[in-house]
Amino acid sequence: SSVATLIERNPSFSTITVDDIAYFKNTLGDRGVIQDEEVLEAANTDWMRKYKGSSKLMLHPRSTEEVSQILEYCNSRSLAVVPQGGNTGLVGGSIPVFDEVIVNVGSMNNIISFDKVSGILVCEAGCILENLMSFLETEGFVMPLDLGAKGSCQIGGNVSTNAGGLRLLRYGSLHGSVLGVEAVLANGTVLDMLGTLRKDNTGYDLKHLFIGSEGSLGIVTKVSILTPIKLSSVNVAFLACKDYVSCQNLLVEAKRKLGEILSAFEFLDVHAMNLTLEHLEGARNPLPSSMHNFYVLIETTGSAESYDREKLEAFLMDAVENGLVTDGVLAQDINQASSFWHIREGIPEALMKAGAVYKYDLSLPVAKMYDLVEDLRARLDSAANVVAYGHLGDGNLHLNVSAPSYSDSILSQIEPFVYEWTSNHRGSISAEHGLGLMKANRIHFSKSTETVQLMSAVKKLCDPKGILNPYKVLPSSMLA
Ligand code: FAD
Ligand code: 2HG
Ligand code: ZN
Repeated sequence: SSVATLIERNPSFSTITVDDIAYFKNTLGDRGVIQDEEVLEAANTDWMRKYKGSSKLMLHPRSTEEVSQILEYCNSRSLAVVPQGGNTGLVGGSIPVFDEVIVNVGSMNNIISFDKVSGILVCEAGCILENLMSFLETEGFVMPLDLGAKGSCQIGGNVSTNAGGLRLLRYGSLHGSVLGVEAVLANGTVLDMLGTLRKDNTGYDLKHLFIGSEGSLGIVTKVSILTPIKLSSVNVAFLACKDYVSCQNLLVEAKRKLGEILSAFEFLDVHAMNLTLEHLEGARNPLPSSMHNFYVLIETTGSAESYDREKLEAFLMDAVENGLVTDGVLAQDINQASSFWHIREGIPEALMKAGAVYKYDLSLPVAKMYDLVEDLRARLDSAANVVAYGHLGDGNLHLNVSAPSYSDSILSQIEPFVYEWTSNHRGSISAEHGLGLMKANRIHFSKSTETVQLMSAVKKLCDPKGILNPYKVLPSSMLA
């Protein structure tokens, strides 16, 4: 790939031999050793089909013990490893850059325990998010995170990316809801930090290192997570705003007037809407009578049906009266609600179908956020379609540039402009997707030199030979 041509393969890594294959087959059985070309083709390619590696081997361990044996062996042989979950990551972190061994814990997908009093779920890292949601549904609970990739992403991948998603506004980040982690270090050491306690101040809380470290410090094998009770009354409204200032004011009003029942506040601009209507299967405009500049999806979740509905209706009435909202519809049933969510969750897929896409995932002060979108649109003029959407309630902008094909001239218009702009406003160049391969060398736009140095020291401590997810997260100058 074009990215790999810019990076040199670390010559200290070995290449796989027949003896290595024999060791893995002996340890994992034939089933756990995948060399099939078609399967590897998919595992070497990321979700966007933008990054491509050339691994010849994928391993499917079935237990923590097997993960430990794999890593101990790879470390001793200096074989580089890329941990892979559902391969839905959006920064090129989940695919090999060269011939790294792919380790996927997808076969480790058991639920270990669920405490119905506390709502604490303990499970293996390969559980698919949607399967955990279905399991909890039958128990009367919900996962504290939800995202469009739920059908394929694994909880281990979610924890490793510290995925945010659509309900972070309500339930907070995984740094709050993940209570424990079991992880295997590069040399095979198993770290049992699988606590199930809300409170535990016995020294450094090292599990946090594994939340959001994108497979660079260890392989997450088990997770313990605090899950909220499922509440019976959910309402979804799809609204239109004439300008960005109205979206902002609407957010403030929603927090003030919906308070404890607000569970999502998402926005998309008209460019994101048009692109989605054009490219996403089954997408219908919830407000078809005319086009608007901005759309907002608001969800409430509470325990009292008539009270919640009244609250939301009063809020909407006020918003229309004072001009914040120019049009809107309140879902009348679950099908209509999911058709609203389909639009919002389907934007990444629509972008993929529309052609080449440059993705930026930024945290910015809400008041400044859309200025960047307009500045970039002016810079690119008609060369590409700039679409903006995201988790407005969390200050997280998904800025995407869609073009018929990748081109250096478009890229040079966007970068480093977007990163500099974000850095100048003390924003984050990765709000929720991580750095991966895409932004490893851009880390300094959001972190100080001293901080990156400490990160690098932690990396060396956990993975002295640098075999875990090489070329990712940290700048190449620090990985050599
Ligand atoms: P992968 O993509 O396989 O891997 C991601 C990273 O985690 C890689 O660096 C990999 O090495 C590492 N990793 C995976 N498993 C492990 C493990 N067991 N141990 C150690 N490291 C591991 N993200 C959000 O934050 N919010 C969203 O709303 C959101 N929506 C999305 C919607 C769509 C349609 C798609 C395609 C992606 C979306 N994402 C979103 C991106 C997001 O990061 C992931 O989808 C998800 O968290 C990754 O999980 P995964 O199992 O697919 O991991
Ligand atoms: C979302 O919120 C995901 O839909 C993907 O985080 C964002 O495609 C993107 O830029
Ligand atoms: Zn997102």
